[in-house]
Amino acid sequence: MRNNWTIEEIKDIYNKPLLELVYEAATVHRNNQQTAEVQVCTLLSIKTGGCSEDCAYCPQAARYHTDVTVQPLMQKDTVLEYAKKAKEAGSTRFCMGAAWREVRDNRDFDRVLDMVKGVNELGMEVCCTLGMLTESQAQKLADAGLYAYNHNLDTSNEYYGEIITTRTYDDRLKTLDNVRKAGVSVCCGGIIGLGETHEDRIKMLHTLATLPEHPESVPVNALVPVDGTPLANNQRVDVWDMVRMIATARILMPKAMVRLSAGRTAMNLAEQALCFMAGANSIFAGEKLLTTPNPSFEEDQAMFQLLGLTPREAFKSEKEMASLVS
Ligand code: SAM
Ligand code: DTB
Ligand code: SF4
Repeated sequence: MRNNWTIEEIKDIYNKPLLELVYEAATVHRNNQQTAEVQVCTLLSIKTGGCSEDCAYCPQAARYHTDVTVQPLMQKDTVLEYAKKAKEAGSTRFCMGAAWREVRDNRDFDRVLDMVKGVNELGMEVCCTLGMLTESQAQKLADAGLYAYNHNLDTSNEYYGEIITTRTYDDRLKTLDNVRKAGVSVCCGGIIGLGETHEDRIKMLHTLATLPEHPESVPVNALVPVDGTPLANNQRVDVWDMVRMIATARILMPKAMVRLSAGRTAMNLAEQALCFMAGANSIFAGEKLLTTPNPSFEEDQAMFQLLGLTPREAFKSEKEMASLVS
């Protein structure tokens, strides 16, 4: 595993002729992952809308007028019902998202800790995405059984200020560091289609691939333009750009799960197949991401069957580590 990649090296990879790049990424994928296996994750928005941040892509920011209805933090039992359904439908990871700038040490956080305990007891990998965290909050989540924490860098350090002004890139990096220190698995990636340049994408991949440890999961999102947000009229991301991002991420971070995240409803089966070929091995399943649509359970089942993909079992990395040690 390398975490000393240079910008020049990454640029050379990213700019390879497309099929050459896909071939190389597929080779790295084959040498480091079970290529027929795809991790199936389910997202649930446990607290929706009304967020104080100004992320230009986000339908949940209070300052933009979108169709999202604000909903307070769900009850634990309701969340556990959703988690059970997700498990029955074949998901092994359950990710709870809250439209918060940061976690506060209050009763809502205590309730989230209870949710984490409950989902963990179902035998699923529990993930949360709750905004910024302190070291002690990360530790409390870990103690409750949190498996992974999602916190995206979204774009390059240089372009970040064009998209979000209410926090800094360093704030993001600090939270990621706190998550690591607590021994929680890191899920960190970004979005393309924000108006960034290829250079910005390369710089973001550079930051991810030169962290002291690579994130265990790297979500690659295509912007879902939402009416009422400043990016509502952005052009849809070219699928070839998604393939290029996924392939480059796969080559740079061979052991990470690379997730084909937001934007799948705009992609046909052949386009998604190319993303799996290029090294994607994780998806979000279920009708909804947090607030925007996602392919249906039936569509994804048909896709898995057609492409010969199988869902990855839960906690597989730990089981593999354990078998290496024994
Ligand atoms: N509030 C928390 C935070 O900002 O970290 C967690 C929730 S936030 C919705 C999680 C991630 O969803 C963002 O970092 C962004 O990458 C992604 N996201 C949000 N809106 C999106 C959109 N319209 N299209 C694609 N990805 C989006
Ligand atoms: C990530 O990178 N993508 C997911 C998850 N992490 C939390 C969220 C996508 C959200 C898309 C917009 C929405 O549905 O609100
Ligand atoms: Fe809030 Fe997260 Fe949306 Fe930003 S991405 S506005 S922090 S919910």
